[in-house]
Amino acid sequence: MTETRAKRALITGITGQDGSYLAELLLSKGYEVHGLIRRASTFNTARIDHLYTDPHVAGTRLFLHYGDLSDGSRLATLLDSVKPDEVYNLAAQSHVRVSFDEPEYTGNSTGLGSIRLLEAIRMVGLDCRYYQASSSEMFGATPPPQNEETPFYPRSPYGAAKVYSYWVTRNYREGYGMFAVNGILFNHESPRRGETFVTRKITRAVARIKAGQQSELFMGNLDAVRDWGYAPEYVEAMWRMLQHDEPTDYVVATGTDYTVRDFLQFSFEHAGLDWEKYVRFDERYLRPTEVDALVGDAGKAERLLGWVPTVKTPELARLMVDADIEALDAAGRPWIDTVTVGPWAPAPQI
Ligand code: NAP
Ligand code: F7E
Repeated sequence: MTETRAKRALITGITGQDGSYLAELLLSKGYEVHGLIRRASTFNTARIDHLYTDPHVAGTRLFLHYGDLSDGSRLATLLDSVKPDEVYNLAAQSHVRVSFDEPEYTGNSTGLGSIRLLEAIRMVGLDCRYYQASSSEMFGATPPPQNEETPFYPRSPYGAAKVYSYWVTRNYREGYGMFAVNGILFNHESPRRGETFVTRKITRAVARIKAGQQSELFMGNLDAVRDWGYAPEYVEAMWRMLQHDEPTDYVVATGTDYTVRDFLQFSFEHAGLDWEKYVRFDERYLRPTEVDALVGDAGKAERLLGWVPTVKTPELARLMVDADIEALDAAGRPWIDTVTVGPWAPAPQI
């Protein structure tokens, strides 16, 4: 009898929100999971520490490797040694506001990083499936609803870098016959969301205000409309895209539209607070060019992948508030494991 080996995946951005949920999903499906992590002077693995086991222990299926999307030769040596069946490129400088402060770096990691990875796959001669983390930010100023046919009009260095990555992914599919797909994901959030994105900034503030540790919350544009979904459901869509017979591109979204103001209301209300008493305006949170409204039509993902989101924005706000209240409480009780929500830190400034 021939023994079949477990499928092997490489995830760039494994230490991020999506990377951590995707690693959990793939491990639960029996995959051997390899993650690219950046060397930092402090630990940056809080979101995946609960998955990690000592590689000396028999049966370990999660392996971490140092590397960076700015280092093409490292990507090639890593791909050559791991030989993954599936590559999920989730790594990026992913903050839109920060991309105006660091446009060149954002272009290098979020844009050029993708071609380095695709070219490394080609140079190594690897037969693998490739997922590119594309973004609704590519639609930018084009009005909703947005689907796979909607023209791109990016409004930030981040959005422009993602458009570049989208097109090189299609180019490698069409030019070299690679199984390369773009998942065009709309905003998706969770208790593991980075602390400076608007949803998490709000839900952390609610927890702190409720605990008497904060009295004001400074915000930018409250009129922006977003289609916020739940991250664990979105990584399931990523995986399904790579299991489909044909490589193609998909929008992943809930199809609902809420403003930042709505998210404030859902979150504060859930904790029994009136948001208008605490929220102040600070222009530092405005962007030189704003994306006014993103609302996705994920009909293609439903038809071809059977993917349907179940968690909508009001429920998402509530579960994130609950998690932040619990995390704040746990931070005062060091014997509680806070790994799923990350370490506690002062309010974000971006
Ligand atoms: P995230 O939490 O910001 O995670 C980004 C990941 O990329 C982290 O693991 C980070 O490592 C890593 N990274 C950044 N620069 C890198 C570099 N130069 N080399 C190697 N790794 C690098 O992002 P996310 O929310 O999980 O999103 C995952 C991907 O989907 C990103 O590409 C993002 O742009 C895209 N996306 C996200 C959304 C959303 O709503 N979340 C929507 C559409 C698309 P460190 O931990 O060391 O910083
Ligand atoms: O902003 C407004 C802000 O930073 C959402 C990334 O994952 O999704 C994300 O990009 C909205 C914007 O996410 C504050 O102006 C108001 O209109 O949470 P955000 P984003 O820019 O939509 C896309 C799909 C990605 O691909 C990205 O990687 O909220 N807003 N006041 C604020 N935003 C922040 N961060 N902070 C504020 O104080």
